[in-house]
Amino acid sequence: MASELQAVVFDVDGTLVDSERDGHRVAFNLAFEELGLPYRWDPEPYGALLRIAGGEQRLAAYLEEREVDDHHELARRLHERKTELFQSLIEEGRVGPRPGVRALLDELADAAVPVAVATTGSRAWVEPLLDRLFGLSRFAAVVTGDEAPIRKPDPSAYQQVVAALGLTAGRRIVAVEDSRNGLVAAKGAALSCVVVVNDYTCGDGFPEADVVVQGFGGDEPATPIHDPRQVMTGTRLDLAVLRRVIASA
Ligand code: XBP
Ligand code: MG
Repeated sequence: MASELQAVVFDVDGTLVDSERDGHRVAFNLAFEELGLPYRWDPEPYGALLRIAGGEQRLAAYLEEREVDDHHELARRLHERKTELFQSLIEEGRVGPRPGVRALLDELADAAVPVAVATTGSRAWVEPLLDRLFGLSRFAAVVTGDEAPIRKPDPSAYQQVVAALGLTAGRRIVAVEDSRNGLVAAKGAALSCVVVVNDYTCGDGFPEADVVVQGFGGDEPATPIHDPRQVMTGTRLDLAVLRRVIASA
């Protein structure tokens, strides 16, 4: 049907999972420590560092700013170790889903809407994390930073996932994102996009978003949205909101 939701494509970090402050950030700091480097990323300044998508790219930019010699090679080594450390955090159960995400995924499965993933994260941790928290088989396609090395806001991860789903890009495919980089990537691929803000992204502007909401429901407290101009149809993202997005597209 021309009005049907064709697929929902989820971002991972900050969207499906609450992974940045107590996950990636912790792993980056452990890697700095193990390599004998004096750097530490505290929770608040880490929010600004997140504007650079991709862990290795984030490290390289940070080291370059500090005029560290051979910053690309050091960023590569740090990121290799950070990835192993982050995998251990996942195995210890220290990275969890955002509250309400599992209920939404179940709602989509019951309605037979295909779901997929487009992330800038590395496949080495993305697949085990998705499998542990949600079951990998529920995702019809998973595109990671390994397949789409030019990170968001470039649209290539979304373009690849649309192709992997066997679909043509359009407004009946909805991307679910938490960040400005993700929103720009989804819109660059000509998809609809719902932004579900979190503590790190709630102060950003999302003028191109179809809808901005405060959470997925569950027991997650609603994150305040600082820009009053932002359109919001409710505080909770569910199947009804997704259907309203494509109906108004
Ligand atoms: C998230 C990222 C990721 C993680 C780290 O952005 O940029 O790089 O912070 O993962 P998005 P890696 O949610 O827009 O995909 O270290 O594996 O890159
Ligand atoms: Mg994200």
